[in-house]
Amino acid sequence: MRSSRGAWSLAGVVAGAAGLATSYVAAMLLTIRESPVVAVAELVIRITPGWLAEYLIGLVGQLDKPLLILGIFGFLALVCAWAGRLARRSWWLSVLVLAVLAAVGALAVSLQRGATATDGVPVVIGFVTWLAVLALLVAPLRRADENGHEAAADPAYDEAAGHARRTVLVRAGLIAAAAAVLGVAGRVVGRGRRHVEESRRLLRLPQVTEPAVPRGARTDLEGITPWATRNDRFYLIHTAIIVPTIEPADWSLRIHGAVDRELVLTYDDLLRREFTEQWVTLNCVSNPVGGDLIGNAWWSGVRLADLLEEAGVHADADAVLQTSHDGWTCGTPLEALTDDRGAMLAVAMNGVPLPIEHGFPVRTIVPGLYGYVSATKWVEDLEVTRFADISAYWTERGWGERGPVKMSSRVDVPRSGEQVEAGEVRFGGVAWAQGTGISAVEFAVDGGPWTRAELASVPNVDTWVQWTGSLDVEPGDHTVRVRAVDADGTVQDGTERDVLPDGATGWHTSDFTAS
Ligand SMILES: Nc1nc2c(c(=O)[nH]1)N[C@H]1C(S)=C(S)[C@@H](COP(=O)(O)O)O[C@H]1N2
Ligand SMILES: [Mo]
Repeated sequence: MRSSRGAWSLAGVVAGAAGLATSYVAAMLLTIRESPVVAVAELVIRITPGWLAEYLIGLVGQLDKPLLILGIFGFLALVCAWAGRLARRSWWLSVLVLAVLAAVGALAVSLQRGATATDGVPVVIGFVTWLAVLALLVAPLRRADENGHEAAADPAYDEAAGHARRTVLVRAGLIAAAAAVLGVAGRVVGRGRRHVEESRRLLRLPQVTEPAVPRGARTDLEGITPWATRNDRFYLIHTAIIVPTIEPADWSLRIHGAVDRELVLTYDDLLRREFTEQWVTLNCVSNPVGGDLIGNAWWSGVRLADLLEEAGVHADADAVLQTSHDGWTCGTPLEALTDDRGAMLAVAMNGVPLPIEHGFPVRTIVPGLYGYVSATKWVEDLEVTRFADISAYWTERGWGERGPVKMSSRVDVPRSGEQVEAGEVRFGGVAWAQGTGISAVEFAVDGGPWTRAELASVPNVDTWVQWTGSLDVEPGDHTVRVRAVDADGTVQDGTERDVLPDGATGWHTSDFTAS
């Protein structure tokens, strides 16, 4: 007698449960989404034809969604049991089955609105758990099987097989219990995080206005980066693995250090103050030439210059050390927070409360400085100080101290690798020189003469500007390059420099084919 089918099935089901539990906890911790199972349910709803959905809802009424989730769990249990039994014949076959399940989960997750790479992490964690637990559970069964082949007639074998089954049962019991505990823990954590999302959704910010793209800022060129970046398309950079979730009611900001009067502000204090709103393009210092770690949004908040004036900044201070809820720090030139560029404590992005991952409830926005020295998300502490006396997260790791954004420009159309029709080809992209403004953009094909591009209009000097132009192009492979000129007449630096230590330089190029 060999170890029973039941034990192999059980191994599959328990591995499945463990994987669902770890992916659930990961989803609760890392994202503000539900588990991947819910994403699959939503996908099923999306692809179910309307008539069928209506018929089913007619049958089960309000129970449609719970039943669907239950159905998915039931289906998963069956497939996992089958994968467990398959593992007896071939480990790789069962891996394949689980991989298909994980792929469906990953697909569902990636199709959610505003999905980012982080949303895929729970699926990967769940998949790895499946494999690890399945391997752990089937190992004793496999050993018993192997011994069984050699000694089928040996009565001692029955004892060994029984022993293997007991080992599997004990392990399976322990793992199932751990999965249950994880599931409950995930629920608790998830509730707290989702509560903050709920608070955010219910917030009304009367001083915040809707973003209205200024007249003439948008060109009609197809394929060009939208002038205004949607929140769910805005790049994300933070060191926190678990994004802080802070109730507005629990938030406060302390302004202290070299000041006459220390200030402590609550969220309500902030909302009672006069608001400022501005289009500002936010740049990451790690954005390579032509990269997309940049976005343009309508920010609303309270001017830092006013707050710092109220606090009474000492004359010898030249920096503000900002600290976030998650302990990230940056040193910002004091001048950039007190001059008239409009640095602010932002509470809204594109007309809605800051998305949690973009710093809810309050972050700093400073036009003209890279994010790593200025744009503290979940900001809670501002210490007025001197650069000589501080160090901060990225400057400790070799990045420049002050971080002014370098003038740059980018080709969006045609994209590298694109095929276009020969003849008159349209070109376009974006350019920025924060604090100064762009006066011209020039592009050149295959090392030919520089051609002046047309510039769209912009509301201020701190946003990017769209440029467009056209040129006759022969059939064949081509390269277009772009460079900007700022309002002072300075031509964009063409020297190719890497992002470290204080931002990349060089002219962006795009290779395309005309036919
Ligand atoms: N708390 C915190 N704030 C932070 C960071 C961080 O790691 N932690 N990264 C900074 C960097 S390097 C950039 S480029 C911007 C990015 O802001 P975004 O994620 O809203 O686009 O946030 C800045 N603020
Ligand atoms: Mo950054």
